Amino acid sequence: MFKLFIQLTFSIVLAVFCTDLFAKDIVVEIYKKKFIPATITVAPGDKVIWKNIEKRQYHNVWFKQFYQEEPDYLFPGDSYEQEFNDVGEFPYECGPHPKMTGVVIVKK
Ligand SMILES: [Cu+2]
Repeated sequence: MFKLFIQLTFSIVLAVFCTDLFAKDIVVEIYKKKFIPATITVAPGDKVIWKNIEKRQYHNVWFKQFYQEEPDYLFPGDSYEQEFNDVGEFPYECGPHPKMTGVVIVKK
């Protein structure tokens, strides 16, 4: 019983460690009213960071399937991050500029 406990604990620690080890940060730049790149493919556990590198234009990153209300604006120099743990396709857009769209594809 004790041995099983040790094995289980070890497996969990290993799993958490490995997830951390392989989880990546992926940067999407927001520039000239575009998400660059607009389509990204990530693995579960990865974190996506959107950075507004415009000179003066604000934007936001709005996942309508997650949030009913429009999120806060990202002013130049601001960033927004979101971790993705579920497999799927997650489209988003910019609230002030609905033609600015992107999609995060999460697959194993
Ligand atoms: Cu925008």
